[in-house]
Amino acid sequence: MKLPVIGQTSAGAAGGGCSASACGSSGEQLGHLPEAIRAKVQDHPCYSEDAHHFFARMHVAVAPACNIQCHYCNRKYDCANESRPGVVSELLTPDQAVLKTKAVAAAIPQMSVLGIAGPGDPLANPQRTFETFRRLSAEAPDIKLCVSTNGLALPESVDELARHNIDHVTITINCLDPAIGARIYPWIFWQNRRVFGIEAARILIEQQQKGLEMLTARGILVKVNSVMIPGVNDRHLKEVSRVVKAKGAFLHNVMPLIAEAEHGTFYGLTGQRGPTAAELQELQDACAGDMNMMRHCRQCRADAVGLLGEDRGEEFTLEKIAAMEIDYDKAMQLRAEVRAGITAALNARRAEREQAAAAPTRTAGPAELRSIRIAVASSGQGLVNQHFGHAREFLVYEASNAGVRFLAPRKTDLYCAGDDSCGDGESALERTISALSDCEVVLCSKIGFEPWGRLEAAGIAPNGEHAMEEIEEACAAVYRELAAAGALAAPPGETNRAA
Ligand code: CLF
Ligand code: SF4
Repeated sequence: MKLPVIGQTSAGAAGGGCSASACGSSGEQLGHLPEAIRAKVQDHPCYSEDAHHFFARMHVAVAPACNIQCHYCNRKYDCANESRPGVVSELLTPDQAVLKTKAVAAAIPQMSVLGIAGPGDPLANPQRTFETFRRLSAEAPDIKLCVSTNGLALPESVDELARHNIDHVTITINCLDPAIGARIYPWIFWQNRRVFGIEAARILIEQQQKGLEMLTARGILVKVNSVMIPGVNDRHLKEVSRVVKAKGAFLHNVMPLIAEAEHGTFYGLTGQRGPTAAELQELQDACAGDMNMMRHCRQCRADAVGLLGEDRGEEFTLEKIAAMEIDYDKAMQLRAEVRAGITAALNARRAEREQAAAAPTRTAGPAELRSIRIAVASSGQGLVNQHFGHAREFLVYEASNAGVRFLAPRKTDLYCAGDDSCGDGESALERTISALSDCEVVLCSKIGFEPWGRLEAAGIAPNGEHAMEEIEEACAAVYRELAAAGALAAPPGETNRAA
């Protein structure tokens, strides 16, 4: 019997839609969306969880300045609203950004989206940002344009965004309450002066909400990012989700605060902690009642290139690009062919899932079987196709009698560096085992003897038998196998979480 894959984008939840599912659900179903919206999200790796296995994005770091201060940001580094803190991007001029984008487009035909996400706030650098967008919309029309902002300058930028066909805008909204905002934003720069405290937060919140309303009124898809800060806004974010959904946001991405003292941020230096994986998931699940959630965000850097979770930026430095010989006409043709092929395959897969969802069947076994978590090593294509030792992250899925759903990516350290030494492999393996401690199975294409034994000793079953299978199908198969073996009886009092 085939295990159906749960899609979080149900018809009922679709109103907002964040590709969270879009941006974040396993087995998302886009069929209920109007054709125009479906076309906007189906090949956007952040707005469609399915698409992120296949389509790549790139960022160009053209925006150095910022008009606010966040307590989780150190200006030496990239904008932490949409990026991992603690990394620095190479600043580009618009000319260099266009050159780089075209080079990447030629080399990575599945690159479908160009985003500007820093290193400061793109809309606080309007000339540089819009010059880049203007040229790219003319010179590379098959690339979707995307921008991420703190929202302060958004209302005055909406017309310009619409003029350049920017269909995807992310606003970081951490709160609706200025008293909470004052604990996140010490100041903003507004109308040629610095404004502090609650007044600053009030202005920022008003601008964000106004910008959100203006964008959705124009049919531009809005994703809302929120940084979860335990003890500051964690209890408040469910309300944020509800309100932004009501105003037409398509997707909500709750990201964990990353605050390390070595990043030199206010939160890092004052000991503010980030959420645990369990706390983050609990909040995402709570918000999901109100709207679709993005769960596959990688908090990528402001010059990221490649599939989410991989960073090929080093292949495209200005020096390397200058040495490349690129036939753009040929590249455009190849891009069209590759992308059409991926889209057709994805649509076929989605249609299959929609059919399965329309006639749901249960897996073998009674409903009281417990759910399990499965970690998957994948290098893309939605397949179990990565060697355990080569994984820098694992995708964690929950399998239950009701289906399979994606929960989150988990970053780990590389266990095997590819040489004989395996470098820091020993402690990297310990950290990986610790990061996956809530999982019962690890699916990968291959695994060495040593990690196999260590995983087993930690109560995590390594499994290479589903190599090259589709991830959800493989998880479902493992669940059925365990159910058939009688390994999934729920302890007394525990119900199946996902059923
Ligand atoms: Fe970039 Fe952001 Fe556009 Fe995506 S990233 S500007 S919407 S193209 Fe995506 Fe990266 Fe998460 Fe951002 S995974 S950090 S959500
Ligand atoms: Fe830093 Fe981004 Fe906040 Fe500006 S908006 S202070 S760049 S995190």
